[in-house]
This record gives sequence, C-alpha cells and structure tokens, in this order.
Amino acid sequence: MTNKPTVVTCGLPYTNGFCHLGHLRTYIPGDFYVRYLRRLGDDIVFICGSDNHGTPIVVTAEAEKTTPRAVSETYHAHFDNVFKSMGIAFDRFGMTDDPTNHHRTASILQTLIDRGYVYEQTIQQSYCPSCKRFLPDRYVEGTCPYCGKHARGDECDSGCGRHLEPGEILDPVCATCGTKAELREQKHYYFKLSSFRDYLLEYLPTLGGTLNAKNYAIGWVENELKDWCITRMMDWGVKFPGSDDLVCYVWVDAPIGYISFTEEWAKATNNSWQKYWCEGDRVHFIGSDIIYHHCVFWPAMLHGAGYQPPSAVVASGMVTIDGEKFSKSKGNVVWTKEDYLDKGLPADYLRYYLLAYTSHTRELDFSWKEFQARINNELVNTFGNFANRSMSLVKTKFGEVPQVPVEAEIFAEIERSLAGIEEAVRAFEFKAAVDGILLLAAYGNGYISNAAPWKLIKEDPEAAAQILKNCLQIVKACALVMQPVMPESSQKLWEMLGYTDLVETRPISDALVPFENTTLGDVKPLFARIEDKQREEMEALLAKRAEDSKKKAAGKDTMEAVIEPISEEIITIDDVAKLDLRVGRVVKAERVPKTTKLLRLQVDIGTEVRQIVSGIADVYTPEEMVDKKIIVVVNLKPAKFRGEESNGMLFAAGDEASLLIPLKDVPEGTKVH
Ligand code: B3M
Ligand code: ZN
Repeated sequence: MTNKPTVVTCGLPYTNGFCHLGHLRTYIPGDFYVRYLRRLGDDIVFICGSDNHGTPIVVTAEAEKTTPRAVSETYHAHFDNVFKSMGIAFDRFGMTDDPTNHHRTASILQTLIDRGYVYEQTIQQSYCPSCKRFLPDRYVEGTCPYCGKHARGDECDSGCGRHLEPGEILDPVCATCGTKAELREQKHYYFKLSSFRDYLLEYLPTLGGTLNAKNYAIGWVENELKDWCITRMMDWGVKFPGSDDLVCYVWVDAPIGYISFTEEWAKATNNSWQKYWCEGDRVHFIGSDIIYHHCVFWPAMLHGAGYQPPSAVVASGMVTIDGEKFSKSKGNVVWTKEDYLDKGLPADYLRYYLLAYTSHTRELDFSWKEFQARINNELVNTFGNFANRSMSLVKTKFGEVPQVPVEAEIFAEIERSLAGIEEAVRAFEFKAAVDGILLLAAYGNGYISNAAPWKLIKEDPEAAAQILKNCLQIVKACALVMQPVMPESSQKLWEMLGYTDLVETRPISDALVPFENTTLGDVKPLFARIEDKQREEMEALLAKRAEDSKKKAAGKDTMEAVIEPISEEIITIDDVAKLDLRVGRVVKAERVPKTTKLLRLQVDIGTEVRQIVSGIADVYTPEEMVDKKIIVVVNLKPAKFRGEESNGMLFAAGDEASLLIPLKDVPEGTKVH
C-alpha cells in the first residue's frame, strides 16, 4: 500500500461518436488498476469525463442541424452508460463544457498570463473565401509539412500523427466546400512552451508509467519545442480571458477537465481536490496517439501555473481488427454497445480479453476467433472448471465444508501469487498481472486433477476432505484477486462460496485468511462457452459492415457513371450563348410556407435583386443559403411555383443538390462564359 493520495484519470472521449473497442483498450486497464490498488488499501479517486469542445463537434452539430451542447449531451450520456455497463466505475464523469471547467481553465490561463507565459502574435491563418470564414483545426485539410501525407487541421492523422500548429498545414483547402484557402492575418495568443525545455528535460526522466510515453516525449523535447497557439477564433469553447472573439484551444481546457472533475467530485463528497493536484500522485491513462499532449504540453502548463505535473503516464497500444487498421469509415470497427453489449455478451469477458491479450503498450489485434478461444480455454476450461469442480465435490460428497485447516503449502503458493500480481499491477504490466491470476487458478486446477479427491473419497475420506478444503482456499483467493478484472463474475463466485457481502469491499489480503464458511451457496457454472454459431454471427456482422462501407465508398466514386446517359441531342455554341449566366449572391432565404422542398431566395445579380424559387429546402436550410454565391440563369422566362414567382434558376448537381459556386470570389453580376 502507498499512503499517497492518487488521482487516476482516463483520456476524455470526444462527444461526437460512439464508444468502440479502441476506447476500451485504455479505460478497462485504467479501471482494473484502480480496483486492484484500492483493494490493496491505496487512496485513489478515479476521474474521467467527456471532451466537448473543438471543431469536430461543431462540424457534427452543423451537419445534424443542432447545437454543439446538444450533440455533447447525447454522446456524453452514451459514454456514461456504456462505461457503467462495462463495469468501468469512475468516481466522477464530468463534461468539459460545464461551469467548473470554464472557471478552472480561466483561472489557470490567467495565472499563465500573469506569470508572463503567454504572448500575443499576429499569424497567417487559413481563410475560406467561399464560406467567408476562418478555418480553425478540422475546418481545413492539406498536406503535413513533416511527412507529406494528407493531414486534417491540427493533426497529421494519416501520416506521422504530429500535432500541427495553425498555419503550418501546406496547400490548405476548406474542409467544408473544398475551396483553396487563402491566408489572412489573425491575432492569437501563444503559450511559451519553448521556455519549458530545461524543466521538461529534468522532469521527464522522473516520469513514471509506461516507457513508450516517457521516451517519445523525451525525444520530442530534445528535438524541437515550438510555442503553442492556444486560441481559436470560434464561439464554441472556453472564452479566452479578456477576448471577445477567441476561445482557447481544446487541448487547453480538455486536460484541465481532469482537475475540474476532481473538484466536482470533491464538492459532492466533501473531499479535497488539492490533496490530489497539489500533493499526492497523478496517473493518466491515455492512448499512445496523445502522448505529446500529456507528456509535453500538459506538464509545462501545470508547472507554469503552479500545479504538480503527472506522476505517471500510461499509454496503451492501438487496436487492429483481424490484422487490419481500425477504421470507422471502412467499417472495421467493433462498437461496444451495438456489437457487444446489445448482443447479450457479458462485460466481464471483454474485460478479461482486453487485459489478458497482450502487454499494455503493444498493438492489440482483435478477432472474434481469438476472443472465443480465450474465453473457452481460459475462463471456462481453467478458471470456471476448477472452481466448479471444487465446490460441487464439497457439496455432493460432504454437504458441509470440511472443518480441517488449510495446509501451509497452499498459503505459500497464494502468497507468492499475490506478491507477483501486485508487482505487475504497480508496474503497469496488466497482462502479467492477469496471467498471474490465471496461473493461480491453473495451479488449483492442476492440484485437484492430480490429487483426484473424487477417487480418494471412498478409501480415504479425510485426505479427500483436506484436498477439497485446500481447493476452497484457492477458489477464495481467485475470487478476491479476479474481482478487479471481472467484477460481476467474482461476486457470483463469492456468493457460491457462501459469502453474503460484496467481494469488492474485501482487501486482497483476505486471500490469506483461512476459508471460514461452513456451508456453500448455490453452485452453478461460472462462465458459459461461446459457441461457434455465436462467433460466426459476430464475424458475419463485422464482414457485412465492411462490405456496406465498401459499397458506399464505391457508390461515391462511380456516381457519374450511374447517372443519366449523355444527351443525344447535339447543340451548337450559339445555343449555349443564349443562356445568360451570372454570379448571384443570396441576400435573403426563407421557406415557402406549406412546402417541404421549396426555398424562396432573394438573389443579388449585380443590377437588381431577383426572387428565385428553388427545390432545395430538404438539403439546405435558409440560414445556410444566405451569402452563398451561386450561378444563375438570368434570362429565363419567369414561372410560378405554388403561387410564388421565380425569376431565374440556379444550378445544382445530383440528389444532394450540390450547388455550383464560383471557385474564386467574384462580384455579383459577373458573367459566366
Ligand atoms: N478528447 C481524445 C483523443 O484524442 C481526446 C482526449 C483528451 S484527454 C485530455 O484521444
Ligand atoms: Zn505527418
């Protein structure tokens, strides 16, 4: 046991997508770690929450025609529920958009400003002349200046994975409309990260956790350390102190959420959050793609503002599925709720699989075949079989628990196991810890098979009783140490052993307290096999999803080929010249009442404002149309739609009514040749 109060956090999921296996790869080990250490007597608070800010959530809200807050609340509730169903038990699961985090972020920023760690700078920022807006983060796409691969906004997501500063991306285009971005000046605030180089070089070698995190961060700091632009020009986010039009970058207020959620927990439970953040230990569980943010930026910010830096950063390896890269767009994904929990599969099986599969920092390749094999061989055949054989024999052959003391060699074996497991847990070697637990069950299984008490019972019932009592001690120890891996199954096992309290309230060291019950509870098989039929169904679902995504993608590529054949009527250049096409700007747009498809647009065509009625209301909202520059036929005979006069026509392509717009900004009335 360590008496240092420890706050353990897990990376905050963004609220614009559902929980999948990639998330669980980080959260389940985090939960296991907390559960195990608590049972060793450590003082731990387990904190997480959802990350509500940043451009992707605004983009989702725009697409869903709702607010970023509403989007966040929906996905926040989803994560909260799924985590609970998976037995991931945070003490607090907060939201970064809640007031506590707005306040804590403002306070930390103010301290950094007061201490001279923030400066103002005018930078060249991407601007879309067509959408008429600046393009922060995910609003812009282009080429990564470091590796040359395609990059999105603030991160090179298909290449080297680096964080990109505003203005760094090469050949920027607007992610919304595809227009080539211009560079325009904008005033921003920078955090003097470069001035923390010496501090970080001294601090990082002392950082605990997994080596992948520490080594990556040291390499980064040794190479380069650029100052960080910590503001964005948008509405959604935490207002930057003293500025009306800037919010802080999402990676500023997101990790501060760890502190804010601890504050919220402390307030609700009458505890002190400072005990953890100004003293004690801080352990962050994250995915290995966000090491830089947690090991470079975050400690510098904390140090600058007078808080203690992380004590340990534990970075999990990525997940692949059937050997292929995890990809939501390619359908190569396992959703926690839809594909697992809703199919009636027990949370404990997936918890066990994710922990036992491979070492925490390595890549984890998920397959339903391997999942089935692990559950059937290890949980059903080894663990479950041993527990069931031991308890069933006691019940059927003796009725009561034999009243003989457990032999010393059994306690010695348990003691060795406990020491090995604890060492592994504290070293963040979760696979080794779970292997240690399974080895104890395997030891029991081997012991009962060799001693064969079912044979002995007739000739030497006392010897049989001794063996079975020893076995019950091992089953008890297994139930106690397995609880942090499989909380539900362990509780069931605990009750089969005749206990009526909660196993989670028992210290791990109870494994060395002699088995004291005189009668057992109801003994039933602890685990059920995963049958081939079920595995095949899961595989088929995964394959179908990949197939559907492929079809969808192919459909997009071959769109031109499947639409109408080219007209056989040949026209001359004179026919084309008859069309007077102009650039117009929509100045006003409203729905035509009692229709679902029609928009009434007032379009400035340079010389006048025309009313044009167009059947695009199911694709565009009136707000979206205002200020759009479009191409209009201006010499078309006026017509009436639903009683509304339409004096002109606009151009749009396909079922999605993709508007034809001029690529470069040109004045209203410009002729199209
Ligand atoms: N919201 C998710 C990610 O990049 C991001 C984590 C924030 S942790 C402070 O994995
Ligand atoms: Zn790159």
